[in-house]
Amino acid sequence: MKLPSILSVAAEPYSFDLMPAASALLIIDMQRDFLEPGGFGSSLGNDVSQLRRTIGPNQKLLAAWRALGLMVLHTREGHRADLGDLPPSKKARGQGTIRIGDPGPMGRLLVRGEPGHGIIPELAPLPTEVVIDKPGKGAFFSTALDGILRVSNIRQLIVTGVTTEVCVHTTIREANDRGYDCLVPSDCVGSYFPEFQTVGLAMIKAQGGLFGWVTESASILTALGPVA
Ligand code: TIU
Repeated sequence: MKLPSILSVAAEPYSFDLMPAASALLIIDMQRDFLEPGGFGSSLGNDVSQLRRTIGPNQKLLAAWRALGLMVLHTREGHRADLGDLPPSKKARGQGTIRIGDPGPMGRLLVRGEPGHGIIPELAPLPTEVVIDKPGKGAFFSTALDGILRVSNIRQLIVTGVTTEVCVHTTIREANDRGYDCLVPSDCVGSYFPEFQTVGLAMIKAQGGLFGWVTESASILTALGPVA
C-alpha cells in the first residue's frame, strides 16, 4: 500500500507533517546496559525498572515502521575494548564502585561486544537495519549518522529510546542543529527519574517547538493508518 506523501500527526505544540519517504525511526540506546539490572545504568545507582515501560510501545511502533518498509536505525552507547575513545572525565564521573570498562554481571560495562552492550532482545535490529555505535551521549558525535541519513534523503526523525534527558535529548539537539525535524513519542522514551521525563519532554516542545514535537505512539500509528 502506498502511503500519502504527507501525513498529519497530532502532536504538541502543533501537528507534525510526517513525510514517510523522508523520515526514519531512530531508536536510542535500548541496550541491556541501561534496561537490565547489573549494567551501566544500575552501576550509577539507577532503578532500571523505570525504563522498561518503553519496551512495549517501541515494539509496536517498530513493527508498524518495518511493515511499511521505512528506514530504521538503532544506536548503542559504548566504547572500544581498549577504551581509547573513553575520555577520562567520563570514566571518572559518577564515582561508582564499578566504572566503564570494569567487569560486571553482563561483561565489561559499556564496552562494545560485551553482552550488556547489546540491544535488548525485544527490540533486536534486523540485519537490514543500521546500527550506530556511538561513544558519546549524542548519536551524531563521532559517528557516520549524519552522512547515512543524508544519503537516504532523510529529513525527519522519530526519536525513541533512553534516556529522555540524556542521550535522547542530546541527539535531538544535535539533529536540530543539522536541520532535521524531530518527533518524540512520549511513551517510547524513558528516564530513570519521573520528574526529568516530564521536564525533558516539556523542554523539547517549549517555545513553539524549539527542539521538536512531542506526541504519543498511538497518534503516529493512527496517522500511518491500517497498514501499520
Ligand atoms: N545515565 C543516563 O541517564 N543515560 C546515559 O548515560 N546514556 C543514555 O542516556 N543512553
